[in-house]
Amino acid sequence: MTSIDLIRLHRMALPLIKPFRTSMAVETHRDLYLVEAVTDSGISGWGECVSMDWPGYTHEYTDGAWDVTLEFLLPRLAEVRHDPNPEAVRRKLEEVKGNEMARTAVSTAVLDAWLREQGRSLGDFLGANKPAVDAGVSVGIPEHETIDELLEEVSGYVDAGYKRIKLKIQPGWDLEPIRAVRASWPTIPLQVDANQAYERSDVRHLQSFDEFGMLLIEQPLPEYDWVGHVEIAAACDTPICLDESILSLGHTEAALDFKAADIINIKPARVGGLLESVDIHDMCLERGIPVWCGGMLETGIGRAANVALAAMPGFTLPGDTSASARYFAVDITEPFVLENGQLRVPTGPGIGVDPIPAYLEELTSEVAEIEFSN
Ligand code: OSB
Ligand code: MG
Repeated sequence: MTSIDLIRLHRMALPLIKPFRTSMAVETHRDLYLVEAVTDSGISGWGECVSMDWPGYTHEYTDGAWDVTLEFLLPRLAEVRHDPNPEAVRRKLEEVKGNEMARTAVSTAVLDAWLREQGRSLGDFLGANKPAVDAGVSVGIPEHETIDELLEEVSGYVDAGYKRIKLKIQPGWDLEPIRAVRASWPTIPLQVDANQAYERSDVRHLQSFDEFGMLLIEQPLPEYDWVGHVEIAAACDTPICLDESILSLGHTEAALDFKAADIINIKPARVGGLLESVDIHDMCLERGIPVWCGGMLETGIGRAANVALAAMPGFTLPGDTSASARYFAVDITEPFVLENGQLRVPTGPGIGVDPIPAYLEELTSEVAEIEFSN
């Protein structure tokens, strides 16, 4: 039986090929850490903490996630480390409220190690039924907010083969860019993401997006505004998708019961892990609600898990699962590449990819090593 003997946290900041600007922030680097879970037979499993360096997307941020991991998560993991089956690890880590991204990084590393010990792939464990998944791409607000910059960037993605375009929007950067992209690519699947930038009183304005025939509007209102999302979902023909509001299966059930969402964005790290993601997927599949896999500008480690998840049957819309080259000049793993607009689901044991040792060493700025003694 596998036991987890050692955890290492590897902190690094990966430069993005270009700044990623949203209604909430401009990201120039991915400030992250990888969790390495080492078994008694010396096999390493990997997870990525996808929080940003400040609490602008959710409450989590990388220094805080690192701290909560050392202070609260690893002591709990120690209690189940001699039989680290995924459900037991999940329940134990759930004693810590919130901190979904921190929990996901630990539970995914342990799950990866546990699967590698069995020689079983994550895709197989999750019930993935596709060898590859359609790739969408999330397009930030251009630096100078000009339509020319935007069309140039989008045209690069369309030429590369991306199957769906998502535009980041905010008040003052919405109708004009949406209209311009729609005019240039009349049939491409198109959606927008506001990252909570609108208010309930913007309902008529959001309704005016209906003429563009988009797949969805993602998270128009603040995370907590269930009633506002109900009003907007009722008023707009364009489906409403929730991202930041959905932090668990319970949040999903509430959103669907209230009719606050027509579509759910599942990000494993935002909902507290892959098992919670599967539960959300299953509930949505049963209720006929489409889901898609969101992204957090992950390295190949986080991306591998997302791609396996996105290969489950209910993921019927293309995800923010883009190729490594959309984010990084050099990824920490072998790069994920676009093939006919798709990313291949890794088939090796566990998440199926590893950090390249030389890159890991070169990029890592700090390591914390915890050897269990119980
Ligand atoms: O709202 O989906 C979001 C990135 C960081 C934080 C929040 C979001 C995003 C993205 C990028 O949209 C998706 C990706 O390509 O990883
Ligand atoms: Mg979003």
